[in-house]
Amino acid sequence: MEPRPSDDAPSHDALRADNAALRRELELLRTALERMPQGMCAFSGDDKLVLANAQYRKIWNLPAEAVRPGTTFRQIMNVTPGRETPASRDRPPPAPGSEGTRWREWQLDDGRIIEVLVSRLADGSCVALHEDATEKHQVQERVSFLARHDLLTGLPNRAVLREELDRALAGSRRGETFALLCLDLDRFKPVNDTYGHAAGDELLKQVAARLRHCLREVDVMARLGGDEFAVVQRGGVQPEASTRLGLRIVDTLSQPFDVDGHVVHIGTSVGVTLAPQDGADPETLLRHGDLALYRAKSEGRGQISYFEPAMNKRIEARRGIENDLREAMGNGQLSLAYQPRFALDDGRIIGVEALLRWPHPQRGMVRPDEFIPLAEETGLIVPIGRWVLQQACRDALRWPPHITVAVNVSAVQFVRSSVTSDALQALADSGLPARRLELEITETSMIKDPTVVLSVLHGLREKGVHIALDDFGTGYSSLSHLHRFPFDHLKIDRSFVRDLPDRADLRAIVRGVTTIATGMGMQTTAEGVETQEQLAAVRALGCTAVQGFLLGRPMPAEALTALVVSRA
Ligand code: G
Ligand code: G
Ligand code: MN
Repeated sequence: MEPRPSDDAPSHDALRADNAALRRELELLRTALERMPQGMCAFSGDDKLVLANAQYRKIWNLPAEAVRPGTTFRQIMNVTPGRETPASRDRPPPAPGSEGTRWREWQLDDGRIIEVLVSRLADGSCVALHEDATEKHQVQERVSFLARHDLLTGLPNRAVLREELDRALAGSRRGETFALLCLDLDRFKPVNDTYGHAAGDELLKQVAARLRHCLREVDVMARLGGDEFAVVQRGGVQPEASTRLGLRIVDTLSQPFDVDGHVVHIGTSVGVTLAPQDGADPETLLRHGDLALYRAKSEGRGQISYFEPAMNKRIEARRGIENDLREAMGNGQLSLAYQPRFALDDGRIIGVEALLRWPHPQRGMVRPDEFIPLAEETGLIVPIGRWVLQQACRDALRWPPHITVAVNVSAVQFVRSSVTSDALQALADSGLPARRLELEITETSMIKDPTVVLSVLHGLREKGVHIALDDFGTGYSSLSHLHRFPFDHLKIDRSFVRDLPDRADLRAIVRGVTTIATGMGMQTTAEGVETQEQLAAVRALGCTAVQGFLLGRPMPAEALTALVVSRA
């Protein structure tokens, strides 16, 4: 008789069934192991290979005999073609004997990056998952490249420049000096506007290429945005090295460019700041570089300027005036003076010119020459100009209907194109007829952006507003302006009038101008008439009107009203 199995021991059949289930499970695990995208291997507590899938061998490019069970970890490492990356080596390992997962990363000799997650168990054995992370890395690198570079030119961006400045400043603490050169292209905007943005982009790429050519290996160049670039120059004797580099840059960028078949001429201005003497942090250096650049641009283009501590003081002073001006504008502290203009035939007042006045509580009366340029740079001229138009139109209603009121407008008001709506609004709000408002523009503002200015002028003139060409004879003094726009009125600059009647050449010029202007139906006003002799001369030379201290200084609106009444 066969022995009966005891009740609590599994039957033979049950064992066989369990075995089959285990085998199936093993089979499934093996399939999973072979099909999973990662490589996998397991080592025993004494570091001998227990298990590995084919993917593991493939990822590491290992020979078949290297992955036989029983091979030691060290033996496998010996045939592994690559090394651990610094990022991986710098990670602190988990405490010895502790369980946990550790991330490691290897770069193989063929360039691929392998990431490994090693899980160590309590008994010392471990399981590792391996993944080819090359592509993931490339994407990451691309993303971090994009975050640190300018897309168009491929140059480092401002963030990278800051880091470079930090590095250079660290070096300067060991006694090295270096220079930061800030560049801003001259005449880039017209190219962009004339030939379109694609051409502008192309030009910027060519600029970057030429700049690269000027630099040495150790110099770092960045595009800060738009047409602004910067270079950190290390390892030369300063300031001589930055002067040489600056000159080379100015020279190479002043050579003509070929952009889509167009020959274009630009140029650059360069502001230089030296470290460590001009600044001990990137922000300060960049600010000082900008100040120097600002100076270079204002001294005429194609210049190099070095930062000087006095620039900071000037900027502070300017900022003080700017703040005050903003406040004065808000508090209604600005006022207008009016200077009468007289017809030469019958001596009547035919117009007045509104002149801005700023009585400053501490500085006294600030002259427009001092604050208008500032207001133009800061854009404050737009609200100020709007106020002048409003006030002048309102005041003009006090005077007889044949008297016009002239308002000076600056180029900025044209470019920002607020002058049309502001003038029409002032007329509508006051009820002053358009023909009584005259706008005085200078030749300089005609030059800047002639197409914009001319179309604005035409628009205003269609509404009946008169247009005068102011300061004629200064600056660009070209009679061609008279043909480009049908001015109503020409104001001959006082620099011509001052030396009359003695100078024959001036007499000839004024005579010529009045002849042409009168022939074209324009009034001509001689400005700055201070003496009886000048008055007689401009009358004899054919001017139709005069303005100047001799017959009337700029005065408050009330005083002008009194003058008008007394002469009536
Ligand atoms: O008087 P006088 O110092 O005011 O003027 C100095 C200069 O300031 C002149 O060239 C004159 O044209 C300019 N100016 C005076 N008032 C204004 C104004 O309201 N707007 C602009 N843009 N310029 C003005
Ligand atoms: O640039 P515009 O023409 O707008 O300048 C007008 C300026 O000319 C004002 O500053 C005004 O005070 C000044 N002005 C007006 N008449 C005379 C004058 O007879 N002599 C001098 N020197 N300046 C004058
Ligand atoms: Mn004027």
